[in-house]
Amino acid sequence: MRWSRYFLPTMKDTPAEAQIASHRYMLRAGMVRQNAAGIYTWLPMGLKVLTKIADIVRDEQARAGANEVLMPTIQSAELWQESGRFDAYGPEMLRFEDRHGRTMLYGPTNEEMITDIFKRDVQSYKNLPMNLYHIQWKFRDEVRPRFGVMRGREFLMKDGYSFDVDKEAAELAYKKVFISYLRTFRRLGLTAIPMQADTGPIGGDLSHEFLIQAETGESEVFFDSAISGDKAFTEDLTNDTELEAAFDRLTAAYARTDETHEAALFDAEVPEERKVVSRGVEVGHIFYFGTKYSEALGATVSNADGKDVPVHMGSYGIGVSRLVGGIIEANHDDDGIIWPTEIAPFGVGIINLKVDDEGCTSACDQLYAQAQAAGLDPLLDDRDMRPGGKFADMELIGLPWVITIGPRGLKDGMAELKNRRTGEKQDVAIADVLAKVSAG
Ligand code: P5A
Repeated sequence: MRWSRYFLPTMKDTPAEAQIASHRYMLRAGMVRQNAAGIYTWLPMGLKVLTKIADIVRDEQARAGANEVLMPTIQSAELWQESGRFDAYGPEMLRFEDRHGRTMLYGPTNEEMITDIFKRDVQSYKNLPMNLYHIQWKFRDEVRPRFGVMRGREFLMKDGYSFDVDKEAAELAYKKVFISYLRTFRRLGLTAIPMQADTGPIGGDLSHEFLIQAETGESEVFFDSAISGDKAFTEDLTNDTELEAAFDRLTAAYARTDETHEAALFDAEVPEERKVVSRGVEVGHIFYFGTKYSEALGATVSNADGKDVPVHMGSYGIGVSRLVGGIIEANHDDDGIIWPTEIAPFGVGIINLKVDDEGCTSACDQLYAQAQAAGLDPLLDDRDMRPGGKFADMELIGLPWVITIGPRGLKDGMAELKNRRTGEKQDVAIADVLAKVSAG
């Protein structure tokens, strides 16, 4: 992409409404623009990152055996009246009437709808286990939308739902998602600690939140630092026995949010030197709620004995749009964002220091074409602007590598290569520079 042809409106000054780094940088780096409280437009570079995150989530869902569907954002109130949540959900749910006077709502979550979809076509245990998910916009009329996309009113969620014939099978499904989330977050460059959680308006008796550490996180967290050293965070588990053992290890260790924290237990169980008291951002939340929705909505399957039983369910959420902010909270410095390679909006930036110099421009164009051919997805800063502004913008948008070409180095066939994360700069022959970037 050529910057001159790209809608990437950066801002030099810090917007007054942004209180945390991710919000500031998402506005300054031209990723989002607010339309109403907690409601945002995603501009091209923001959308590119959001899409990359969603694609990694998708890939890991496929690996875990889940099927992707796409349910609507607008739901009719009827199923919610049947489950009893229409009244229980409260003012967070946006309700309205269509032209026929039917009550509709903008979905805050999809347990009822997926249960209804399931029951219409699945009647036998032979079709189970089943796990269906979608990645879709949600609306929750939060009392205090804040911190940009971190607590929006409209936000993108991956929500998955598992169906099993009995409790034992459903718990295994829950554990599989639990472990697959560790891998999903790892691919996004994050260590998300699973913590025992309250079930809130979703209901049920087993629930975990996944939190990444960030000073600006909304919840206080208390956990045993030994958890993040568990091999489940870095290694892939090959079978159900290994998976269950990892689940048992991770859930036996102390890890709680402020809502569920039991100070006495924390003191008794965790050695002083391993106690972490910090703040965290909830990027995922999973629930096992058994037959709560299947009983209310009449979703039964015949079991191996030919008996009709209500299907056992769980639901599993990842805050896809919140992750954009969460990843920036975990990866930035005073100059801007530092993208993990896997989700960087472009693989490499190329700065043309002097666009009115024919030599510089033709060297940059050539390098740009080569980087494209090599699959490096380059962003070429070909704007007619002072070097200082170009450097500052490139730091702000945080691409992993930046190649700068100016008239002085070009005389000797040299470019400067900078690593955004380490800040390390080196002079490299233009002919070799892309090989260096590819090698990482
Ligand atoms: C699980 C999937 C649920 O809704 N039903 C379907 C269950 N869980 S949850 O915890 O309420 O939400 C799942 C994840 O969505 C993100 N999230 C938000 N992101 C941005 N702005 C919000 N207002 C918001 N609310 C929830 C969180 O990452 C949460 O873990």
